[in-house]
Amino acid sequence: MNSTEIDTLNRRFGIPNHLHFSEGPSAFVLAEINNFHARATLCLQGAQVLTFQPINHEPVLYLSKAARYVGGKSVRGGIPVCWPWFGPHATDTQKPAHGFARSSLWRVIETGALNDGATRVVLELAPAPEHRALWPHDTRVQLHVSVGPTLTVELVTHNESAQPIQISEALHTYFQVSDIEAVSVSGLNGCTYVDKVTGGAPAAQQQTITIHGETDRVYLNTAAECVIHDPGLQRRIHVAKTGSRSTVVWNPWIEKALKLGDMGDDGFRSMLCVETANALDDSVSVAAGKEHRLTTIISVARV
Ligand code: TA6
Repeated sequence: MNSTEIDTLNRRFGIPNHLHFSEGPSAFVLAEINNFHARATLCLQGAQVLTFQPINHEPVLYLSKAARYVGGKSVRGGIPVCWPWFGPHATDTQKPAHGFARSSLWRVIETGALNDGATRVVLELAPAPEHRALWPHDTRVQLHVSVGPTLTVELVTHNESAQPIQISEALHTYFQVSDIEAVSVSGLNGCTYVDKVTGGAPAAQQQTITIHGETDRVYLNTAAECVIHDPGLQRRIHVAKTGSRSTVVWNPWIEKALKLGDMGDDGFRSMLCVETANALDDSVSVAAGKEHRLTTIISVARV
């Protein structure tokens, strides 16, 4: 997008003292939010929230220092949108992992300054010819973002076709932590999870989660709010959700992080993904003409 197009975006959707569009790395178009409560950055590529920092707090989301800004690729960190499938495609490994929403250019359809001082941005990915080979359904998807003391991100799937569609999805949130071995996650005790590292049979989470190696678990059939306890940053991060029956907990650890190539040497130590999802058995059927909403609500508290 050139400077004239960005000027047009600011004329149509910019909001003084709330929201400004600018050109980021590799000519990515960024929506920069700075209001009374918090600062945040989104990029139109992939409708990806990159940063969120409430006033008087440290950054809540992890954004890799070695992140690459490449057209058609998601950026390592923030909240990549995994849609209309999560993980590898169920039948065709040639199709992109985590779907095509995170690698597509979305458009701004609405912005607003809310009465409580929060800032709202709505992005949309409409059905397009270039996606038909990957996804032959008339499906419109929107991302509704509200930035205030709390970050609310809602992924809305509109099934505009005459048949039901089956989707899996995730708001693949990377959280900033003081040190991965110093944090724990509560809220999933007793939940059944599929361990993608061991590939073993589903297991039950016995207690609070701690991370001491590569961890890649899909917790199923849970609507629970999770809390990341981070004594190093003297804070708790609350991850509440609606419209989601799965929570994914992921840290690549050393070898996998080095293979990814965009997390630097020790980036894995500063991040933990707690993802609001509908994956595996929790995939969602959206009836013809109906919509489905997946929402993550992120807040931070000092301890
Ligand atoms: O959500 C965890 C996961 O599915 C991991 O298996 C790993 O693949 C991660 O997502 C990141 O995937 P990406 O394609 O963004 O490198």
